[in-house]
Amino acid sequence: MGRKKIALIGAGNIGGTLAHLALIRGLGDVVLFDVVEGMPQGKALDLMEGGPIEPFDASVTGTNSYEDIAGADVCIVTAGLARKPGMSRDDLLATNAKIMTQVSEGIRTHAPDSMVIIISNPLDAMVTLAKRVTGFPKNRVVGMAGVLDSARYRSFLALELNVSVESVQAMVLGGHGDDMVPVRSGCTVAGAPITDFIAEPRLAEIEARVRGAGGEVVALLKTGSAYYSPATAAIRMAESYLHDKKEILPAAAYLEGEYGFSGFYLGVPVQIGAGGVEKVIELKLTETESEALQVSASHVQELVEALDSVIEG
Ligand code: TXD
Repeated sequence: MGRKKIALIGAGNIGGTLAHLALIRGLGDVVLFDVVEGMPQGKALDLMEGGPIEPFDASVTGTNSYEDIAGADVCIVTAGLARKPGMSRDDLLATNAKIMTQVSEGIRTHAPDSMVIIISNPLDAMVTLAKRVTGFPKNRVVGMAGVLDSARYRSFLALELNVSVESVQAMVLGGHGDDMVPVRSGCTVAGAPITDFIAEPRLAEIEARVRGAGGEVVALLKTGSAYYSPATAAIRMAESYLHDKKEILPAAAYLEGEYGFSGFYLGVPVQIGAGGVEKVIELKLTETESEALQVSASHVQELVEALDSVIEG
């Protein structure tokens, strides 16, 4: 029973953080892949040298060759450009589509049995492309956004109420864009509805901040986008897969009729275990939430149509 193998495709801000988290949480051996010569190798060496202190014995290596991801159990993909101030996630489409095609071919060839977690933006289009190019079944290709967006919702509510984040449960569904859907009807503090604690218009202000949270960090950083929280979110998903936790998490999953949608990826609650995305959980949404999910889904479908024209272009 050797250690699991986690391949990180993209060794930038999120990729490096993913590697560190995977090692200190004992998820398995880590391979950092990137196209930049030396950078993944340098980050791997730096991470390895922290092993005796933490401690961890798992191996961590860096590479510019896809051969080295062979046999990976999980591939987490952050390859691509990140946003700069003033850019939307959709602005990354053309460039990152080319990169995602290359990456997906590499995974298909060298890690054909892996579970693939896509992080690169625009997320909903990139995970769609990854499924198409790898040809993997829908249970083995999933997008990370909902865990991050839901954590942002929970963080802002916990801050507002000055309570532990562990006492706040919330989910954000839909596309990973400005029309994402905080599910207020399912949001609780110690099991009680959030509306018992925060009234309008403050609750709507907090939910607007959730939708704009990525852009808020980009505007402050000026040189890139969030990376600690996205990495933490993806590791939570990988852990549920590798440890067969069957945790129910919001994630971009391929829908075939659930929530009334078919043939594209959308952020919905899914059960993640050894079978990957084992099932989609259909929550009862309010009419307002269902309408908002429809709007978000329409944007995702437009994005996928734009992806198709970029690819055909
Ligand atoms: O919730 C979410 N899904 C989002 C995703 C949250 C935050 C950031 N989001 C997106 O993740 C962001 O918009 C980017 O598209 C990705 C990665 O963000 P990160 O901050 O890690 O970007 P970096 O630091 O620029 O790292 C990207 C790496 C960089 O080292 C490049 O050299 C590498 O990708 N890269 C490649 N790797 C492999 N193969 C190819 N072709 C390639 N091209 C670039």
